[in-house]
Amino acid sequence: MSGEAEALTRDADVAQDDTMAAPDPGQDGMGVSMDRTTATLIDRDRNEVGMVTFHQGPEGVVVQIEADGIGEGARGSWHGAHLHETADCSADDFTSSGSHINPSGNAHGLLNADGPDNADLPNIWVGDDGTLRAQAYTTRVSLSGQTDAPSLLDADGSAVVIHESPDDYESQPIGGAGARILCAEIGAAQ
Ligand SMILES: [Cu+2]
Repeated sequence: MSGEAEALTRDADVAQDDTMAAPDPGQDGMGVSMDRTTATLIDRDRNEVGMVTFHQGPEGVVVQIEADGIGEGARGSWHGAHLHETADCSADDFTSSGSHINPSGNAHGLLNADGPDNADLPNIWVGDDGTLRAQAYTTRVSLSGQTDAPSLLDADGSAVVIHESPDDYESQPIGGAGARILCAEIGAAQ
């Protein structure tokens, strides 16, 4: 009897080891990359100044924005940051990126009683040395339909737009954030 019990224990150990040694689809990076994408941030002179990284979580998306060498006029101040409809930063003033993503039909503004819209993100700060480091989190979009929020990687992609002024989180349609100074195409057509 004790020999049988020992054998069962040994089998259980072997089974556990097999489980642990089995290939994990997430460990080669493929599982991760499906839920992650990056976009290159450009300024109005079309210099590549930084990178935006999106990570899909179970309920929302973490957005990381990093840039350097942002022009003097934008330094030492807050700037509105939004998700616009189309992966198209081709126009000099970035208006080619379209309006805010907003199938919800909500009013614009994180602090608007009838908001926020799907595009809304918190303001970002550009330092006196022209560097930008920011992270934000939103449940109002998804990367590609992982939640029921609209997809950034839809047929025409989308864009991150940084504006010249801060978003007041309330006024329509863009919180008084003014002109578009930085733009990144998300999932641009190749
Ligand atoms: Cu905007």
